[in-house]
Amino acid sequence: MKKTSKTGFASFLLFMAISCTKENLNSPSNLAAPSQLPTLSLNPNVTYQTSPSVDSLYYTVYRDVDGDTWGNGSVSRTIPSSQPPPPGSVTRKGDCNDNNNAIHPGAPEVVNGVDDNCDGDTK
Ligand SMILES: [Ca+2]
Ligand SMILES: [Ca+2]
Ligand SMILES: [Ca+2]
Repeated sequence: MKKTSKTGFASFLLFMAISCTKENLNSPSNLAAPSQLPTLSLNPNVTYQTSPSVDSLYYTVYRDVDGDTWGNGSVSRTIPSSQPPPPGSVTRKGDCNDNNNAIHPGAPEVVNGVDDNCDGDTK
């Protein structure tokens, strides 16, 4: 039964090796304190990609002067994803008159000669 004892010794060595490795991994000195770990805040409205790209690191905001939550598409800024939109800016564009909060996409069209809902038509 020499073979069995050799196998037993090999198993013992393997067990010791695994035990030592596990001890090292579980040693508290090798673990970062929770406060040292980076925190991630994910925006549920954003689709994240698994590999980093410029698109996932930054997003575009548009200036909203009149506060109707629709931005002026011709005045934009690129913001790091980790930061919220700056005051006076929004993430959607399409306001054809950013000085009047009654004029924006989806607003009721009034027969007044003005494009109230930004669809390019005045009626
Ligand atoms: Ca606006
Ligand atoms: Ca507006
Ligand atoms: Ca219109």
